[in-house]
Amino acid sequence: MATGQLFSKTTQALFYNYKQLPIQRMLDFDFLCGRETPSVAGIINPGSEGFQKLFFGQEEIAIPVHSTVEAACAAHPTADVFINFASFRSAAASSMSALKQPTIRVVAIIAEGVPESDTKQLIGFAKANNKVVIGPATVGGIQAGAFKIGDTAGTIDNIIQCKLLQAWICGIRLKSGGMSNELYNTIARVTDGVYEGIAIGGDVFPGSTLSDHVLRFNNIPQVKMIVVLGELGGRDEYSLVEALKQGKINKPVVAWVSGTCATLFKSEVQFGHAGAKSGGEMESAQAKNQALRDAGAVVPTSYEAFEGAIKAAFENLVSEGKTTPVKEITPPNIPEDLNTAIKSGKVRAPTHIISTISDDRGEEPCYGGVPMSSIVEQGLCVGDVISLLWFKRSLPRYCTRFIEICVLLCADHGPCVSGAHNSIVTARAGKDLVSCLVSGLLTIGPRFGGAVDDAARYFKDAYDRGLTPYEFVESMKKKGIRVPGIGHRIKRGDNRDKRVEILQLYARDNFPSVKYMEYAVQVETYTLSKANNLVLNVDGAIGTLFLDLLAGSGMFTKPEIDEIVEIGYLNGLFVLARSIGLIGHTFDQKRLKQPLYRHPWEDVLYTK
Ligand code: Q5B
Repeated sequence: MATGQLFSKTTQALFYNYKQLPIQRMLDFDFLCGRETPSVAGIINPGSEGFQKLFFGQEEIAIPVHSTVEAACAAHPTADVFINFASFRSAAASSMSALKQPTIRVVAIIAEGVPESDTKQLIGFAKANNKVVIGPATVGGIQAGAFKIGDTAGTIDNIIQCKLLQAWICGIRLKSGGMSNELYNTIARVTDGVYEGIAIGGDVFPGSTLSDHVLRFNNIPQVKMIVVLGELGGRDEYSLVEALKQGKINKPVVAWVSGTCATLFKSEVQFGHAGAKSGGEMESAQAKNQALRDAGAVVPTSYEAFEGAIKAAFENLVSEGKTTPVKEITPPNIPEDLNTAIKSGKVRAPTHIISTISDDRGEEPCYGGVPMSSIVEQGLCVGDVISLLWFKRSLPRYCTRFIEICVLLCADHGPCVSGAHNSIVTARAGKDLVSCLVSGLLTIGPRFGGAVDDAARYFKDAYDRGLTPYEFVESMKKKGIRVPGIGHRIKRGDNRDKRVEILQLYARDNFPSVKYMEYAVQVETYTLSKANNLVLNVDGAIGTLFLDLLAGSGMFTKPEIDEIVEIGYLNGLFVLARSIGLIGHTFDQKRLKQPLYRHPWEDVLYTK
């Protein structure tokens, strides 16, 4: 790299804290400049590792992500710029880690509000080790056509308009990142454009000073003139005054110190930057402008005249033959990001998912169009939420209460049933809650708890076709199918399932019609005449009573009822309810610190 150069077309950076937009802007700039390698070699995202996908032109590339500064530097020894997007809380520590790495030469600190004592330590360390700090509180900097830091120079359109894709002639140094776009624009309008621009940041103690960069620009052959935009507050500009007086700068310097309006205020004014506060006469914009003028810089009489002064200095260079215009390049086309194009209405894209039950895009999530706050204010319960999310309507209270009773009654049935047993064995194998829950849930099926839908299907079909209980049960027997909802391992004709009785009692008292339930009772009477264990079980009771709810509530059309039965909503009630018990059994086993379960040999029939 030539003397004074901070960056080149092969400079690579490590980017601290994953910020998609500024990194993508750097890569877009690289592509437009015709760089062969992306300027971001790696990302440091504390605590995570892997890759981040970003675009380099039209292609997607995977940029490695490292969890520490040390690991990133070891993996990318040629990346010598560290771009620090850490918050003000962690910017100093991470910057110091970077400065301590032998491979890092330049550190740019974007955060505002870094404690001054921390910045001073960084400056001291950087100076002692011949490293450069840009910032804190900076947007960064740019070398036209070669390398840019983060968000510097803004959008691609602005970069193209400001002629920043090629190296031109002007070195600029300014305090304010916000003013950098303005100045790149101004310079592009009246000269061939910027060679390098650095925003040193608005803090009282910048990591590198105005004269550091101006002296550097003076040594870069491609830089033919230097533009400086300072601001009131601090004495940084006087180091440039000294350098000019000592004849250390032999290129035209056009300068302006902003903040001349401060004298119009009666009391001291703090402008946007921490350092932009006149601490006395010497630090006023007027005094600094005069000192620069006296030292030989071109200083206009107002900011409005700044552009004209830059133009005149450039035209002098041209007439003296010290610079020859560079041929402008036509940049390649960067495809627009899909999200941006959609937002601007230029393209449309098909969605990949359709959803009709809930929406969390607004101020608060809605279930079936009902905001959560309203659900709470109205005192709605689980049954109402199920009715909104499963059935997409607000069912009457007697229906939602029925749903809640189903959930209450099916929450658990002791440790010996299939689901609880599986959860218990899984918990004792040391597995996590979700694994224990899922292993229990996986037993729910046609024999255990998952017969609700089939009970609804077969009983509805039989009742709607007008089959007698005898015809229904015998036709099932002929097909070799056990009647879903009938039969139990422990319940008998003389030891009925209490849950079934409770549900039937509730329905008789509250439902407008219980025709399917009465039919199920008749079927049970017939099956009990065959065998004492063939009771109407809880699956059969819920399946048939839900048919009554659907048909009798007047809230569903016939095709809607057919669809609910066909899709099979009703096993969901058992799954939901029994999850409560399975979770309970899992906690119970863990609380009791039960060891690994092993089934006893004596309980297995070993045979050939
Ligand atoms: N037989 C439930 O059978 C069970 C018959 C039948 C015609 C039937 C059985 C069955 C349908 C599925 C169903 C839900 C497997 C049950 C639940 C939740 C639970 C569980 C808990 C909880 C029980 C003896 C004789 C044989 C069979 C005949 C049996 N069922 N005939 N239709 N439905 N039902 N499941 O006791 O002539 O001797 O060959 O599949 O509704 O899961 O608490 O435990 O909350 O956790 O093993 O309540 O009924 O009877 O197989 O020895 O059969 O009866 O054909 O006749 P068992 P088996 P045969 S509620």
